[in-house]
Amino acid sequence: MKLLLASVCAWMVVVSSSSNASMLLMNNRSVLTPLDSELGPPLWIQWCDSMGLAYAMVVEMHKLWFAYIVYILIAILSYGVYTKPQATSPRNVYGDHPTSRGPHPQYPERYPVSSSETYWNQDLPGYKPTVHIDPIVLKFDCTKREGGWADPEDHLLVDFTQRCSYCGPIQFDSNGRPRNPIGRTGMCDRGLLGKWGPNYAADPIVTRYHPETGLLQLVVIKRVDTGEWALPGGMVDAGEHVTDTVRREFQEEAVNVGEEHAHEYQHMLDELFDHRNACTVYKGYVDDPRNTDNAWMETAVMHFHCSSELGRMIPLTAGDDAAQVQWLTIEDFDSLQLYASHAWLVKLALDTVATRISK
Ligand code: RP5
Repeated sequence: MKLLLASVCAWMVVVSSSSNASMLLMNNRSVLTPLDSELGPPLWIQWCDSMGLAYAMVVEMHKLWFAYIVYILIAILSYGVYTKPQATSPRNVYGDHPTSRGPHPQYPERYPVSSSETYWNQDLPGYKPTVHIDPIVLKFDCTKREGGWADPEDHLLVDFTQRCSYCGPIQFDSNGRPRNPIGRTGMCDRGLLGKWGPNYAADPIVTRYHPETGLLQLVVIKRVDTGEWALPGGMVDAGEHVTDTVRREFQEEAVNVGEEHAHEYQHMLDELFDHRNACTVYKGYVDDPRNTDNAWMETAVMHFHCSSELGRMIPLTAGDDAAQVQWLTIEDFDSLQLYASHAWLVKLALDTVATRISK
């Protein structure tokens, strides 16, 4: 795609400048000496003339510079949009969010919703989403428990003017509950998610080249809830900046060396999570199996690449809600199977940052 756009631009520049040059040559014929005029111009000028005519025709056909300027602007704009490291339209990215319509080990069965039935703007008479809220969410209701991480049971008590979504303005259903920006999921209320509407997470993608094989690897943890390999991310705490969340979650889930040893590894984590080593690759919806019609996951994904020394030394030890941790070799993206949309996020990150992590 980039190549195509670049070649279109290059073609236009070449054609325009060449036609200028040949026009110049044509005009310059008026300064040929009388002798030159009798003999006719030299061959190279004749060749340039005919090329000039061809170019002039092309230029004429395209209505000169105005068309070129429009083309160049379109090419530059599409190039900018294509390379922008974020997904602003979740529908484009997640399509019909299959994982959010699928099973979760702690959820009852969802009301079946086919791909074409996800759209809110299409009537679905008889749509009866399964109502589900996990007791743990009610237990950690912030209006009933100090330090609770969940919204009150009654969504009308939530001030949604203070809540933003990476997916744009939050839409509401006829009962005033936030509505999933992608579409129907077959389940309403909050399931296991604490917040009505967007629930914010942050995910670090930590990569290295294997010290011996030189193959690209990334840190993944095995989730306790679904048993799937995933990025070592987690929920953003109230008032926390995502750059702190990615480091905290990485430390809790992947470098759980215990408090007594933590200080020994601080300098490594300082180096790894140095803002000069950070690259934000995505902010938006996650196709998470816990999503419902009224509560969904959104994440900010940051990529960090380890120097070869750091990559060798970081002590991976699983902790918190991670059962295992490992450096996973990325052999090919098609076979990469990770929790929610993490495989897609890894691909996006590595496409975006490929040049930063060349060996
Ligand atoms: C995913 O859930 C996010 O991408 C993040 O990795 C994770 C956060 O949830 P917990 O791991 O805290 O359950 O949607």
